[in-house]
Amino acid sequence: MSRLILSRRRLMSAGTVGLAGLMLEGCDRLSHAPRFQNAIGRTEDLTKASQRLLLTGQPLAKEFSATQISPVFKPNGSVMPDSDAYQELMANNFADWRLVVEGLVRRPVQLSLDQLKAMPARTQITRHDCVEGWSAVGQWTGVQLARVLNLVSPLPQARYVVFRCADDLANTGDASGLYYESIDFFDALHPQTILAYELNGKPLPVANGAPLRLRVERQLGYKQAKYVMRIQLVDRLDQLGRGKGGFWEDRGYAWYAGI
Ligand SMILES: Nc1nc2c(c(=O)[nH]1)N[C@H]1C(S)=C(S)[C@@H](COP(=O)(O)O)O[C@H]1N2
Ligand SMILES: [Mo]
Repeated sequence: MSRLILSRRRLMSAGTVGLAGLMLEGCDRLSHAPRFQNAIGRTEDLTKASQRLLLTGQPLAKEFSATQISPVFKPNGSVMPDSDAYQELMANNFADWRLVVEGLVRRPVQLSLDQLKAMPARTQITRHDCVEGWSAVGQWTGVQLARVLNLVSPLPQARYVVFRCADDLANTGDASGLYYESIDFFDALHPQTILAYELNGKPLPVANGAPLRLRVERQLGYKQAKYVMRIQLVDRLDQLGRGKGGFWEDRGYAWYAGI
């Protein structure tokens, strides 16, 4: 009881009354997600102020020092998308690649790698944990996803951010085998959630997801979508793929892979 009151006071003094109220109602982060989404949805725009409110009190994933970077960041899953379209983009050093951001947004955009690099960058050294039982520490540089979402003005009904990838991991030869992932706005607006174009100070290698991959640092490896071609804002996940919100989720993994 006294602990609750103390933390409520502490949070209130930080100017986060609404968030404190929500945090004290229960422990399950996911059960609060829809309420948060609606709260955001009511605002006209994802303004900086609403982002700050949403993010206040959210824990950061641990960041490491440069000496702790793994000598090799083991590539896993797809290491080279084999579609003609991807191969052509790669042959031209991704100069013709465009990130499409669309769906439940007011202003869909297409962004080149140079345009993404011209936006303010964030660099972070974090540990990647794969459910297959290996970890690696890497330094990622990219643009915060929140900044890209600000550009497109999400519509009030947008609840999830979906990442469509270039690789046909299931080897079906059609769109049904393409890798995809999804996150909610808690993770999408988190300051450590970035669209990374550099690994360890160098352009992102193809094996690790060139030209652009998601880093959503409080989640396990399979959420870190590589070869991101298209970002789609949606209000539900059950109409994508087999309905569970991601390539591995459709094959039995948990959608929430927070650590
Ligand atoms: N597009 C795409 N993204 C992906 C995968 C994949 O096969 N394709 N594998 C996932 C898994 S299980 C892990 S552990 C990490 C591996 O990232 P890495 O190749 O940089 O180590 O990417 C994730 N994102
Ligand atoms: Mo993984």
